[in-house]
Amino acid sequence: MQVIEVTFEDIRRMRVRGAGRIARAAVRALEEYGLGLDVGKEEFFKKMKEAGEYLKNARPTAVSLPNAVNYVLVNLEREGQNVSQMSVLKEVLKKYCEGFLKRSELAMEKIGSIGSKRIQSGDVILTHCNSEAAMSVILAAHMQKKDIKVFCTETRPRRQGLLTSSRLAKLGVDVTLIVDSAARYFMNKVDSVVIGADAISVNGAVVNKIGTSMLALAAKEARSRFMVAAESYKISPKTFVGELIPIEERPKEEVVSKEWASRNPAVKVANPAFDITPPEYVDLIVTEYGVFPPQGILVLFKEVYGLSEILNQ
Ligand code: RI2
Repeated sequence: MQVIEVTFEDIRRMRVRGAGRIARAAVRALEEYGLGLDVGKEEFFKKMKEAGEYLKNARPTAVSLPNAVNYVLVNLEREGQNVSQMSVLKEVLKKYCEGFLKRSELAMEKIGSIGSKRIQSGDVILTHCNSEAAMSVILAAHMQKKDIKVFCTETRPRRQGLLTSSRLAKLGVDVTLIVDSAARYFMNKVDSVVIGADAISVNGAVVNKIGTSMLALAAKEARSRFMVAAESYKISPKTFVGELIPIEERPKEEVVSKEWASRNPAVKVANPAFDITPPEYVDLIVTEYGVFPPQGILVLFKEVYGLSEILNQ
């Protein structure tokens, strides 16, 4: 169980972050764990299920994590049922883990090529946090030699905007780092806000890093386009049956130091990691299957999960 526990802690403590990366880390851990198990078939299924359930609890909001784990476990159980040899069962596990990882990589490429078609030469882009999918769109536009300028918000409290701006600059993109509260000041110059997603609900609402919904408000006012780049496994099937996506509350030490907190015991500190942007503020959602308006995400929902699976959630 060691690889599962280590991966759980890496995800929980955000040593591995980004909704896509945590999904892939969980799948890699399941693969390594399963291939190393020396037990009979029944025990194998039981242990894999336990490990998957455990990993799913590492962070509550990014639905890519349970979706990835379920993809592996559901397929393993379905195809593995008629398999008697453990070596063959492990091959089945490997096939679905590697399949997910490949699909995830491919999705990123496709999102870049599809999303970058919506970026014109001369565009000014604003991005928030450190999203692989959003970066894929921006970098594809840059590789196509489109002349773009990018504003990166700092993204308090963990300042992932520093990672994004540093990477973009290293790859030759014209990039400016701004504090989060400067977003409206610059928004009139921005053609497109390009962000990622931790989860997308059935009504097209987008859950992403805290501050995203304020950017969406400012973008709507300034008539800037609001583009969400997300793999299809960011869609939350549970929202189809009315469940809400939980918003992770992170430790207050991410916002203030322990010393400051102990000197100011009467100050409560709230640190929600994500917020929800309603579909009215989203212009398009770019996935590996194509571009969808938020109101049309239901079509992709059915394509990806199938109606019967959704109804069994
Ligand atoms: P990709 C991140 O969450 C950010 O909110 C980012 O926008 C989102 O995941 C999607 O990222 P966190 O793990 O999957 O930093 O596109 O809390 O990389």
